[in-house]
Amino acid sequence: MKIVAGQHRCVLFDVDGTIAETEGQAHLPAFNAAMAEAGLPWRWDRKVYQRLLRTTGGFERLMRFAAESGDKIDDAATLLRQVHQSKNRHFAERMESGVVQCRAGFRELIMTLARHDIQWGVVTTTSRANWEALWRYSCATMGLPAPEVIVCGEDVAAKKPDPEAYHLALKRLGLPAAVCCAIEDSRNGLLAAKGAGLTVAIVRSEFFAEEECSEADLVVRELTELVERVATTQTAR
Ligand code: XBP
Ligand code: MG
Repeated sequence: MKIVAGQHRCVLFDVDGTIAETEGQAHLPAFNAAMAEAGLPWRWDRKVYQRLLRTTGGFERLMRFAAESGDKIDDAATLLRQVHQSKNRHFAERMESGVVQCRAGFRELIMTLARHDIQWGVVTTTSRANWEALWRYSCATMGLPAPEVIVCGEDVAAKKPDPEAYHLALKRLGLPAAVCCAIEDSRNGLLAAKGAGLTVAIVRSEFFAEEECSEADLVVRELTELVERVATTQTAR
């Protein structure tokens, strides 16, 4: 798989795990802080969180854990909406503190795409506020060009692995799947992008290092490996 100038018009990036290791560095501690603040006895370690990540969407993840726990909570949806909002506030605070950096090669990849006149976009199931915090404190500070399209969790009725977010991004771009490709780290993301007809590269991340991804067109350890795959002509796979 190559990303070819003149053939590819836009590269669509997943956010959590792909642009930065936000799950372990920010979402997980933020969930634990929010659950403690709400007086809930739940605390998630990395092993539990890895399993819970199979459910995309932070609110949906909380609802699933509540159902699994068997704990009786009056009006769980209302309480967990508040916990989710508080989690996102903690997330933003962590971003502002500067503890989360973009992954190795991200800046170089975006700059290389720009030099080849290839746009980039964001297709994520995270909340828009989380993307904006990551952009403001970790991406924009690197002097990157802004993404051409941004699709977040609030923009879709069905989150990944449903392809809706990718369909919407393509619609907003006015481009067919054939001239775009996606970079994802999870199986849910891979299935969503494939469902929209995209070529997909998987970049391995902390929580999805062993994830089954046989449908992927390319699997790399780091984004740096994708930089050398941006080319002016399609020579080899
Ligand atoms: C990201 C997610 C999100 C984040 C939390 O998936 O599943 O739920 O974990 O974000 P992807 P919110 O990397 O495929 O976009 O709490 O804002 O939902
Ligand atoms: Mg991801």
